[in-house]
Amino acid sequence: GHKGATLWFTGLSGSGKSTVAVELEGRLNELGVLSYRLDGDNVRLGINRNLGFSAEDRTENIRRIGEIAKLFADSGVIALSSFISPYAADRNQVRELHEAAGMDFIEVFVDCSLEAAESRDPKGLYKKARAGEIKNFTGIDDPYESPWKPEIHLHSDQQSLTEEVDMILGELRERGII
Ligand code: GGZ
Repeated sequence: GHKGATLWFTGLSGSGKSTVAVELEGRLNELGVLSYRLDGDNVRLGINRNLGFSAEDRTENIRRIGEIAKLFADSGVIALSSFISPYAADRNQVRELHEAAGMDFIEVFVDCSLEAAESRDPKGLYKKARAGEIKNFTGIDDPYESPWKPEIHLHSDQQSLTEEVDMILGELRERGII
């Protein structure tokens, strides 16, 4: 059997949060473990379509996603949440929300140098940010606060995807979640 939990991926744009979440989802599927991915495509375009990238809006974005992840976790599903979530205080609020309800919250720091993330630049957003066409871009002219004590610390510019996913699966097994 398995129990619900929230895996909270945090890191720069282009760090690989979604890539890891997609691969993990596939591995969990093979194990018969139900998971659900929350990301910009199904949250920022839907329930959070009224939010932008000011500090206030990012905080509200993360607050709502935290509540949604908690509902999935409470239903027995493993919520895989992939958002930059640049502010430590916002992430800690989501952690407290889960812990107060006795639910597992696992912060996964997808650590990647700005140089590596920027060289990937899959959507050309860093280029636009450097050109001043996008303001308040995380890592360029907006902050990213690294987690102090993430449960899992990945180095996506040095590790393979398989290694990263194996690390997470190991942690889930150790905690008796899967
Ligand atoms: C950072 C931005 C911005 C700004 C648009 N800053 O690579 P992407 O495209 O797919 O990931 C980024 C995504 C970040 O949204 P989040 O909801 O994860 O951010 S937060 O947790 O801070 O609320 C990027 C795109 O949206 N994007 N403008 N100014 N990323």
